[in-house]
Amino acid sequence: MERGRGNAPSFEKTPVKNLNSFRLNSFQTGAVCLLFASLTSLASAGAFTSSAGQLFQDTQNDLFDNSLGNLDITSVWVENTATDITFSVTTREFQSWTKYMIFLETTIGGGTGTNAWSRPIDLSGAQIDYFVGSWVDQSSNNSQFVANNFLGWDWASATTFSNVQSGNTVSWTMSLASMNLFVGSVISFDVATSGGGGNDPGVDHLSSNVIATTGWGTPSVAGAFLTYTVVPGPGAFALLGLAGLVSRRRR
Ligand SMILES: [Ca+2]
Ligand SMILES: [Ca+2]
Repeated sequence: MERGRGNAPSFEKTPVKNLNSFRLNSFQTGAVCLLFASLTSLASAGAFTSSAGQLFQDTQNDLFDNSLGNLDITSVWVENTATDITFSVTTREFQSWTKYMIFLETTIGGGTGTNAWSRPIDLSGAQIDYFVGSWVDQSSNNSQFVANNFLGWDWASATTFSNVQSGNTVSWTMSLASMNLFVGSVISFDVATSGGGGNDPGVDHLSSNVIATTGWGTPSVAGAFLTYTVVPGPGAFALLGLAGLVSRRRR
Protein backbone atom coordinates (compact mmCIF):
# COMPACT_ATOMS: atom_id res chain seq x y z
CA MET A 1 0.00 0.00 0.00
CA GLU A 2 1.25 3.49 -0.78
CA ARG A 3 2.57 5.38 2.17
CA GLY A 4 0.08 7.90 3.55
CA ARG A 5 -2.81 6.46 1.64
CA GLY A 6 -4.54 5.58 4.90
CA ASN A 7 -4.98 9.28 5.63
CA ALA A 8 -7.05 9.93 2.53
CA PRO A 9 -10.53 9.07 3.88
CA SER A 10 -10.39 11.56 6.76
CA PHE A 11 -9.30 14.29 4.37
CA GLU A 12 -12.15 13.52 1.99
CA LYS A 13 -14.61 13.86 4.85
CA THR A 14 -13.66 17.50 5.36
CA PRO A 15 -16.74 19.59 4.51
CA VAL A 16 -16.22 21.63 1.36
CA LYS A 17 -17.36 24.83 3.06
CA ASN A 18 -14.46 24.53 5.49
CA LEU A 19 -11.84 24.23 2.79
CA ASN A 20 -11.72 28.02 2.36
CA SER A 21 -10.29 28.33 5.84
CA PHE A 22 -7.42 26.08 4.75
CA ARG A 23 -6.43 28.23 1.80
CA LEU A 24 -3.04 29.77 2.24
CA ASN A 25 -2.03 33.25 1.27
CA SER A 26 0.95 33.66 -1.02
CA PHE A 27 3.35 34.16 1.87
CA GLN A 28 2.16 30.98 3.57
CA THR A 29 2.31 29.10 0.29
CA GLY A 30 5.89 30.21 -0.21
CA ALA A 31 6.79 29.16 3.31
CA VAL A 32 5.21 25.74 2.83
CA CYS A 33 7.02 25.33 -0.49
CA LEU A 34 10.32 26.23 1.13
CA LEU A 35 9.68 23.83 3.98
CA PHE A 36 8.76 21.07 1.51
CA ALA A 37 11.85 21.80 -0.57
CA SER A 38 14.03 21.67 2.53
CA LEU A 39 12.47 18.40 3.64
CA THR A 40 12.90 16.97 0.13
CA SER A 41 16.51 18.06 0.15
CA LEU A 42 17.07 16.49 3.56
CA ALA A 43 15.32 13.32 2.42
CA SER A 44 17.59 13.16 -0.60
CA ALA A 45 20.64 13.55 1.60
CA GLY A 46 19.36 10.83 3.94
CA ALA A 47 18.58 8.48 1.09
CA PHE A 48 22.04 9.00 -0.26
CA THR A 49 23.65 8.11 3.03
CA SER A 50 21.89 4.77 3.07
CA SER A 51 22.03 4.01 -0.64
CA ALA A 52 25.63 5.07 -1.27
CA GLY A 53 27.14 2.26 0.67
CA GLN A 54 26.43 -1.38 1.24
CA LEU A 55 27.27 -3.61 4.19
CA PHE A 56 28.31 -7.21 3.58
CA GLN A 57 28.41 -9.36 6.70
CA ASP A 58 30.35 -12.53 7.28
CA THR A 59 29.83 -15.26 9.83
CA GLN A 60 32.02 -14.97 12.91
CA ASN A 61 34.16 -17.87 14.07
CA ASP A 62 34.20 -19.48 10.63
CA LEU A 63 37.93 -20.24 10.70
CA PHE A 64 39.86 -23.48 11.07
CA ASP A 65 41.33 -21.84 14.18
CA ASN A 66 38.96 -19.36 15.78
CA SER A 67 41.65 -18.06 18.12
CA LEU A 68 42.86 -16.09 15.07
CA GLY A 69 40.34 -13.30 15.68
CA ASN A 70 42.40 -10.84 13.62
CA LEU A 71 41.73 -12.97 10.54
CA ASP A 72 38.01 -13.37 11.23
CA ILE A 73 36.15 -11.04 8.88
CA THR A 74 32.92 -9.80 10.43
CA SER A 75 31.83 -7.28 7.80
CA VAL A 76 32.88 -5.31 4.76
CA TRP A 77 31.45 -1.89 3.95
CA VAL A 78 31.65 -0.71 0.32
CA GLU A 79 30.81 2.82 -0.77
CA ASN A 80 31.65 5.17 -3.60
CA THR A 81 31.82 8.88 -4.29
CA ALA A 82 31.74 10.46 -7.74
CA THR A 83 35.41 9.57 -8.18
CA ASP A 84 36.44 6.86 -5.71
CA ILE A 85 35.39 3.54 -4.26
CA THR A 86 36.23 2.43 -0.72
CA PHE A 87 36.32 -1.02 0.83
CA SER A 88 36.40 -1.14 4.63
CA VAL A 89 37.13 -4.52 6.18
CA THR A 90 36.34 -5.18 9.83
CA THR A 91 37.74 -8.18 11.66
CA ARG A 92 36.82 -9.55 15.10
CA GLU A 93 40.23 -8.58 16.49
CA PHE A 94 43.31 -6.82 15.15
CA GLN A 95 46.95 -7.84 14.75
CA SER A 96 49.63 -6.00 12.79
CA TRP A 97 50.70 -9.20 11.01
CA THR A 98 47.36 -9.58 9.22
CA LYS A 99 47.43 -9.56 5.43
CA TYR A 100 44.42 -8.51 3.38
CA MET A 101 43.42 -9.32 -0.16
CA ILE A 102 40.61 -7.87 -2.28
CA PHE A 103 39.65 -9.68 -5.49
CA LEU A 104 37.79 -7.56 -8.02
CA GLU A 105 35.93 -8.69 -11.12
CA THR A 106 34.84 -5.62 -13.05
CA THR A 107 34.14 -7.05 -16.49
CA ILE A 108 32.43 -10.21 -17.58
CA GLY A 109 34.85 -12.43 -19.44
CA GLY A 110 38.62 -12.15 -19.46
CA GLY A 111 40.35 -11.93 -16.14
CA THR A 112 41.93 -14.76 -14.23
CA GLY A 113 41.22 -17.30 -11.54
CA THR A 114 44.63 -16.59 -10.03
CA ASN A 115 45.66 -13.80 -7.69
CA ALA A 116 48.58 -11.36 -7.94
CA TRP A 117 50.23 -12.70 -4.76
CA SER A 118 50.07 -16.24 -6.12
CA ARG A 119 48.45 -17.41 -2.91
CA PRO A 120 46.85 -20.90 -2.93
CA ILE A 121 43.29 -19.71 -3.40
CA ASP A 122 40.48 -21.18 -5.47
CA LEU A 123 38.26 -18.31 -6.58
CA SER A 124 35.49 -20.74 -7.47
CA GLY A 125 35.26 -19.73 -11.09
CA ALA A 126 35.47 -15.97 -10.64
CA GLN A 127 37.66 -14.30 -13.28
CA ILE A 128 39.13 -11.28 -11.59
CA ASP A 129 40.55 -8.17 -13.23
CA TYR A 130 42.14 -6.35 -10.29
CA PHE A 131 43.78 -7.30 -7.02
CA VAL A 132 44.60 -5.40 -3.86
CA GLY A 133 47.12 -6.92 -1.46
CA SER A 134 47.86 -5.12 1.78
CA TRP A 135 49.55 -5.27 5.17
CA VAL A 136 49.30 -3.25 8.37
CA ASP A 137 52.73 -3.55 9.98
CA GLN A 138 53.74 -0.27 8.38
CA SER A 139 51.56 2.81 8.35
CA SER A 140 51.93 3.96 4.75
CA ASN A 141 52.70 2.60 1.29
CA ASN A 142 51.27 -0.66 2.57
CA SER A 143 48.91 -1.61 -0.26
CA GLN A 144 49.42 -2.85 -3.81
CA PHE A 145 46.92 -2.40 -6.62
CA VAL A 146 47.53 -4.68 -9.58
CA ALA A 147 45.61 -5.09 -12.82
CA ASN A 148 45.32 -8.24 -14.86
CA ASN A 149 45.68 -7.91 -18.62
CA PHE A 150 46.14 -10.31 -21.50
CA LEU A 151 49.72 -10.93 -20.38
CA GLY A 152 48.76 -11.72 -16.80
CA TRP A 153 49.25 -9.70 -13.63
CA ASP A 154 50.75 -6.41 -14.73
CA TRP A 155 53.24 -5.73 -11.96
CA ALA A 156 55.06 -3.23 -14.18
CA SER A 157 52.04 -0.92 -13.86
CA ALA A 158 51.14 -1.79 -10.28
CA THR A 159 50.65 1.10 -7.88
CA THR A 160 51.41 1.34 -4.19
CA PHE A 161 49.15 3.33 -1.90
CA SER A 162 48.22 3.57 1.78
CA ASN A 163 45.33 2.05 3.65
CA VAL A 164 43.59 3.66 6.62
CA GLN A 165 43.38 1.71 9.86
CA SER A 166 40.98 2.49 12.69
CA GLY A 167 40.52 -0.09 15.42
CA ASN A 168 39.67 -3.41 13.78
CA THR A 169 38.73 -1.76 10.49
CA VAL A 170 41.07 -1.19 7.57
CA SER A 171 39.96 0.77 4.49
CA TRP A 172 41.24 1.05 0.95
CA THR A 173 40.20 3.74 -1.50
CA MET A 174 40.83 3.45 -5.23
CA SER A 175 39.70 5.72 -8.02
CA LEU A 176 36.75 4.51 -10.11
CA ALA A 177 38.76 5.52 -13.19
CA SER A 178 41.57 3.11 -12.30
CA MET A 179 39.14 0.25 -12.92
CA ASN A 180 37.10 1.89 -15.69
CA LEU A 181 34.06 2.03 -13.43
CA PHE A 182 31.08 4.31 -13.92
CA VAL A 183 27.71 4.87 -12.28
CA GLY A 184 25.82 1.63 -12.79
CA SER A 185 28.93 -0.54 -13.10
CA VAL A 186 28.58 -3.81 -11.23
CA ILE A 187 31.62 -5.16 -9.39
CA SER A 188 31.87 -8.76 -8.24
CA PHE A 189 34.33 -9.07 -5.39
CA ASP A 190 35.64 -11.05 -2.49
CA VAL A 191 37.89 -10.19 0.45
CA ALA A 192 40.21 -12.58 2.26
CA THR A 193 42.56 -12.38 5.22
CA SER A 194 45.82 -14.23 5.50
CA GLY A 195 49.25 -14.43 7.08
CA GLY A 196 52.62 -13.36 5.78
CA GLY A 197 53.77 -16.68 4.37
CA GLY A 198 53.95 -16.82 0.60
CA ASN A 199 51.93 -20.03 0.61
CA ASP A 200 49.34 -18.93 3.17
CA PRO A 201 45.79 -19.33 1.85
CA GLY A 202 42.83 -17.07 2.49
CA VAL A 203 42.07 -18.03 6.10
CA ASP A 204 38.71 -16.27 5.99
CA HIS A 205 36.78 -15.29 2.87
CA LEU A 206 33.93 -12.78 2.95
CA SER A 207 32.25 -14.86 0.25
CA SER A 208 32.08 -17.97 2.41
CA ASN A 209 30.19 -18.52 5.64
CA VAL A 210 31.88 -21.86 6.19
CA ILE A 211 35.54 -22.68 6.87
CA ALA A 212 37.46 -21.60 3.75
CA THR A 213 40.51 -23.74 4.47
CA THR A 214 41.23 -26.53 6.94
CA GLY A 215 44.72 -25.25 7.72
CA TRP A 216 47.66 -23.06 6.73
CA GLY A 217 48.91 -25.63 4.24
CA THR A 218 45.62 -26.13 2.43
CA PRO A 219 44.34 -23.94 -0.42
CA SER A 220 41.27 -21.91 0.48
CA VAL A 221 38.05 -21.98 -1.48
CA ALA A 222 35.97 -18.87 -2.08
CA GLY A 223 32.19 -18.86 -2.13
CA ALA A 224 30.05 -16.98 -4.61
CA PHE A 225 31.43 -13.48 -5.10
CA LEU A 226 29.46 -10.52 -3.73
CA THR A 227 28.29 -7.68 -5.97
CA TYR A 228 28.26 -3.92 -5.57
CA THR A 229 26.77 -1.43 -8.02
CA VAL A 230 28.41 1.98 -8.39
CA VAL A 231 25.91 4.71 -7.48
CA PRO A 232 25.89 8.44 -8.33
CA GLY A 233 28.26 10.40 -6.10
CA PRO A 234 26.93 12.67 -3.32
CA GLY A 235 27.56 15.73 -5.50
CA ALA A 236 24.90 14.56 -7.94
CA PHE A 237 22.32 14.22 -5.17
CA ALA A 238 23.22 17.60 -3.66
CA LEU A 239 22.79 19.25 -7.06
CA LEU A 240 19.40 17.59 -7.50
CA GLY A 241 18.32 18.86 -4.07
CA LEU A 242 19.58 22.34 -4.88
CA ALA A 243 17.77 22.31 -8.23
CA GLY A 244 14.57 21.34 -6.46
CA LEU A 245 14.99 24.16 -3.97
CA VAL A 246 15.63 26.73 -6.72
CA SER A 247 12.67 25.61 -8.84
CA ARG A 248 10.31 25.83 -5.88
CA ARG A 249 11.56 29.23 -4.79
CA ARG A 250 10.88 30.61 -8.27
CA ARG A 251 7.14 29.80 -8.03
CA1 LIG B 1 34.31 -14.54 9.40
CA1 LIG C 1 33.91 -16.19 5.90
